[in-house]
Parts: sequence; C-alpha cells; structure tokens
Amino acid sequence: MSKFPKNFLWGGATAANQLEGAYDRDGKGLSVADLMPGGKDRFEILTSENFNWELDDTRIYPNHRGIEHYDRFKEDIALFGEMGFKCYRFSIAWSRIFPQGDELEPNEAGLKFYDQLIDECLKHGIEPVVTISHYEMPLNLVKKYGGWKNRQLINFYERYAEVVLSRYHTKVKYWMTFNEINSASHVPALSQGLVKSNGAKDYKNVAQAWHNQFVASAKAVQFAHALNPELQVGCMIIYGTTYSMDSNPVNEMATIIENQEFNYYCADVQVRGKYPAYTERFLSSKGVNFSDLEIAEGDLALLETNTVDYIGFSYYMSAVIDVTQDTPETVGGNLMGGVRNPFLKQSDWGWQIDPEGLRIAMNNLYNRYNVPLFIVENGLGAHDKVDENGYVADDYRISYLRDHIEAIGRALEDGVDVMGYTPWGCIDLVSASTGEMSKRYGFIYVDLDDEGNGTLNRSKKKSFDWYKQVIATNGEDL
Ligand code: BGP
Repeated sequence: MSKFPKNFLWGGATAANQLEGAYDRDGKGLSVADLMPGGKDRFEILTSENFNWELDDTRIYPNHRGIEHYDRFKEDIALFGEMGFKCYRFSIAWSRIFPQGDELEPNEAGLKFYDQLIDECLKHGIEPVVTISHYEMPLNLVKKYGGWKNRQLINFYERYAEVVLSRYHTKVKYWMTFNEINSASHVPALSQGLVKSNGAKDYKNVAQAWHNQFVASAKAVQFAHALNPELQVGCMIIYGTTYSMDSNPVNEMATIIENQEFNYYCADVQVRGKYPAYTERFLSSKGVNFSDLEIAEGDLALLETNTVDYIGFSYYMSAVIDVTQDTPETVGGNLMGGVRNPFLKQSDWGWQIDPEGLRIAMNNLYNRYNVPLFIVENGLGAHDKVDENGYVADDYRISYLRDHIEAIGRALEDGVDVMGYTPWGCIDLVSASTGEMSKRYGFIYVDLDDEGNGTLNRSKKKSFDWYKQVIATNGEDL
C-alpha cells in the first residue's frame, strides 16, 4: 500500500515569465521579468546601485522568448498528460491581463490564452493550480507607482485577482497569491519591483511592500471564499531548512532568528493572521520602526480574518548558520549562499542537496501552522548532456527526486498533511537566478541554448518515464 494519499496531487510547476515567451503579443504589456537580463550576474545586476528598469540594447533578455510555450502549450500539456500529471502549477502573467496594471478593463486576448491553457489541462485530466503573481508584474506599476511599496498597488492587484478568480473559479480550485513572497528579503526586484534606485536601499520600503502584499493577498482570499467556498487559496514561501553549525548557543539563537526572519515572517502573517512577536526586533535590526509603516485602519482585522487555506512552498536546499567564525567556508544557494555543510553534497550551482531537510521542513511547517502543505517546487538544476541518440540520461535528477519523494513519505508517516508535489521546471525553462537555459530541471528537454540557438524541439529525458511510473504507482515504485 502506498504511503501517499489516494488523491495526492502529483504534477509539475512552471511560471509564465520563464516559459511562455511572446512577451509583446496579443496586447501583453512589458513586465518586470521582461527587463531581467540573461547571464550568471542577473542577481548582481538587479541588486546593483544603478539598475533602473530600463531596457539595455547590449543585453539579451531570455524571458522574451522563453521556450515559446505560448505557441506550443498544447504539445507541452499533452506531454504532462502522458506522464500522468494529476495537477499542473503555472502562473498567469499579470501583464497579459492588465498590460499597464492600472487600467480598468482587462485585456480579453490575454484571458483567451489562459482559457485555452486551462481547458487543455482539463482535457488531459490535469487539475490546474494557479499562481496569481510569480516574479512578474506590469512594468508600468513599477515605473509610475514605484512597485509594491506604494499602497495603490493593492487596488490594482485586487482588480486583477478578481478578474482571474471570477473567470476561472469553476475550473480552478487551487490558487496561490504570490510566489515566494519572502524572497524579497534577498532580491526584492523579483516580487516587489524594488531595486536600489527605486527604494530597496531602505528596508522600510521592503517591509512596507510586504505589508501591502499581505493586504492584497488577504483581499484575494476574502474575494475567493465569498465567490466560491470550495476554493483553496494558499500563500507560497521559499523554505530553506536552516541548521546551527554546532551546539554553541550563540549559533543556535542565530539560527532561530534566521528561521523567524527568512522562513516564517511572511507565513506567520498569512497563516496565523497577525504580525509575529519578533516583528519589532526583526525590523529594527534593519533600521526600521514597525510603527513607521503605513498600516491603514482595518488592515490588521482583514489579515486576521482572511488567512490562507494551505502553505505552498519551494524547497531546494538547506543552509547552515555559523556566526562564530569570521570566514567560514561558503557555498552557493537559492537567492543566498551560506556556510558549507560537511555532511551534504552540492548541485552544479553549489546548492546543498538535503532530502532529509525536506522532511524537517515539513515537520517544522506543519507543526507550527497546522494547515495542509503543498510542495510546489523542488528539483535539481543541472547541466544536461544530450547523447549521440539525442537522449538525456539524467540519473542524477532521478536520484535527487527519488530521495526527496522518500523524505516526503517519511514526513507522511510523521503525520504531516501534504496535498501534493509539483517538481519545478517540469519542462526545461529559463532560470530565475541566471536567466539561462543551461540550468535545467525538466523531465522534458527543450533544444535551446543560452545564446538562443536551437530547434525548440521537446524530447523526453530518462526522468520522464521514471516520473510517469512514480505517478502511476502513487509513489510506490521509485
Ligand atoms: C524559485 C522560483 C522559480 C525558479 C526556481 C529555481 O526560487 O520560484 O521561479 O526558477 O526557484 O531557481 P533557478 O531558476 O534560479 O534555478
């Protein structure tokens, strides 16, 4: 008998800006993602002093083309169907629906695309899981209003969320309001539209942007539940299991603080409905007075009464805290690097591979919040090699995913309630941190390189048949 519940949502995950392409078609406006350059130094550029949301002719913008999913979505969804996906997590591009973000009427052509995408999923028996905002927002909202630090964005997001919820609520049950909302503590450009030149220099703006996003998210929850009580709306956080390097109490306390400020701050507000006890300490350590934030009358009550139904989270790696050494040995990581863990191996990008860390994450999250969990991202970014027969034998990816699925099985035995598992980038797509194609996660190979050469043909990797079997046996045959 499988450990996994009968209705477990096996699937895969993507985001509009990283695969659709067609960045200027059918009335779509420019989005912040369209301004993110390709190359390993993408995050350095986005967090540099002079980045100012202007297109630069000397750079390549891989998100403009993505993997041309906009034109090939039928083929892609059919492949997901062939793997037996029970669900597919994708995001709607805000800039397709409201090209400028502040207009009153949505762009019907943009909605038509998602009408078709959703119907295609349903045709293959795949439950759509929608992220309303995944590292993508109309550029105009950043240029004209200064991004999420401006409270007016709440109204624009509310209008957008209401349009898509109303249009799709009979077809889409599972929603998430913001992808990796806590990622702003490291790269606020991605989800808040904030770079140093428009506010990210001052942490007050990041904290204010979060508050505005919390309110916007709560309004979406409120609207969704009133519209259709069946709808399940989740928050979505990036979770990095964090260990103290040793039993030194100083390291242990630093680890608690890191967990609070990175892993839990946003979820505490969105799941528990109120700012946590450590809020003032956290913000004052960043030079911000909580009482200086603009919090309108009614905001706190709204947050309290419109908490999310589940926690969606991404999990790729764990981190180690050591504040006692001046120059500890460091490694790379998702948004941030960290101290090397001597017990773990690393991916090609230096991310520390830690399946047991996923079980720990699940235990921590479930026992802290007591709401169902949905693992909506996990996976191994790797340099895949196509052999002479055009095949990618990605045994390393299979082994990464197998180990993590086994860890989920152990967490189920720990009593954790998990709704589903959607590995990231189920089809190769543009990387969020490097803007490159060569960091691949997919079960499906896409013939496109970092310079934009390739046929864009899709082909099945070894992991494709493996994952198909995993789903068919409900996680028994790994
Ligand atoms: C998450 C993001 C995704 C994504 C993934 C992998 O943080 O939600 O958008 O791309 O990480 O990261 P990367 O593409 O940088 O390897």
